[in-house]
Amino acid sequence: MAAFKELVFSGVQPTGNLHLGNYLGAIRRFVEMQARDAQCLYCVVDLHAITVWQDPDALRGQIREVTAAFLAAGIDPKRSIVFNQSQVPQHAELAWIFNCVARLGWLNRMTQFKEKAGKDRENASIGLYDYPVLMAADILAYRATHVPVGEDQKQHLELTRDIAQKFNTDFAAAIAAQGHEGGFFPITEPLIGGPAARVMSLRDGTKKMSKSDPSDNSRINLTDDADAIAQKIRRAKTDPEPLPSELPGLKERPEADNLVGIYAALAGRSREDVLREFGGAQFSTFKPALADLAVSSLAPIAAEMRRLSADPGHIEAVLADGAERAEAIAQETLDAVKDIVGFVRRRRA
Ligand code: AQP
Repeated sequence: MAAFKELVFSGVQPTGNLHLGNYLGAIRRFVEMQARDAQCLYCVVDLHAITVWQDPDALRGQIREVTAAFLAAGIDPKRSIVFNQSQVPQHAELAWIFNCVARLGWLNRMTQFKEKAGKDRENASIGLYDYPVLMAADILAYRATHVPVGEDQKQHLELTRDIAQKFNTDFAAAIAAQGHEGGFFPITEPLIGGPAARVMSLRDGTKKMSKSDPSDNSRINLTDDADAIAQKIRRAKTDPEPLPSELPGLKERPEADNLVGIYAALAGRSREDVLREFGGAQFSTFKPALADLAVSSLAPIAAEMRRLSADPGHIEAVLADGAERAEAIAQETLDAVKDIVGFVRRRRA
């Protein structure tokens, strides 16, 4: 692998209904990361997807759709490594070793598990509970230094850092004996930020925009056409006040704050700057401007996704090439980890 200053890893679950939050909070930032001196790996995390039951035929389609979204948004599969998680078995293998490093108490604090398992906790899959450990393995199999994610993943990233730290401490002597200076795993930096780190539902400004929200009007899907986007923005919940001219005026107005944040992110501007332009305007003026901006930003991506989806052979070739390149890096990590923990491993010719 060429020597890069940074190694960037991130993933998206193929669980259907890719939305504006996934795009602004994650995928668009993956594209931006390609400009840095970094090897970027972008993964369709299908092992994570099955922590909640997925229809097998639908899952196959969703894996191709997320890959198409990556490419349509501007991820270059030659420059970056694009692959699906289940093609690189080292993720699951490293997750097992991390299961023996992570503590039960750490996982018991994960709020996403509590939210997703809900009241029926006894009936949740063990995979859903263990999700953050697999996520740590995804990241650390490549010893990634940076992970661009939405704000909802902050706690999971903290767990990844805790696992890396504990592994480095538990095996400090073996790590030093193997010649790795300053610990084996990096303490990965989460890259969370900007006006769209947490895009909220269009129907309720206190709830995250989410794939699994039963109301399709709560989110803008990446595959929505211009009419659907404009209609969802027109119907988005708001309050009767005009937009304020300054940021503090958005306090206690979650829906207004969300729409201004979406506009800012799509336009590549700050919230303050958007308010300088639209301060005093009614939503009847702001919403059409937002709809035009959303349509002009998303329509080319949707069109390219449609074009790419018509050629599943091409998508699968991209994934196969990415898996091969990813596996070469992950296997190096696994070999070193096996030496560090004391396994007798098969020597390769
Ligand atoms: N609303 C959001 N705003 C900003 N970023 C978001 N992300 C998700 N929702 C928002 C970011 O998108 C990346 C991929 O997310 P994921 O598909 O792996 O996981 P998720 O958080 O489970 O997605 P959803 O849409 O919220 O699905 P459900 O409904 O199943 O909970 C991540 O970087 C995530 O932060």
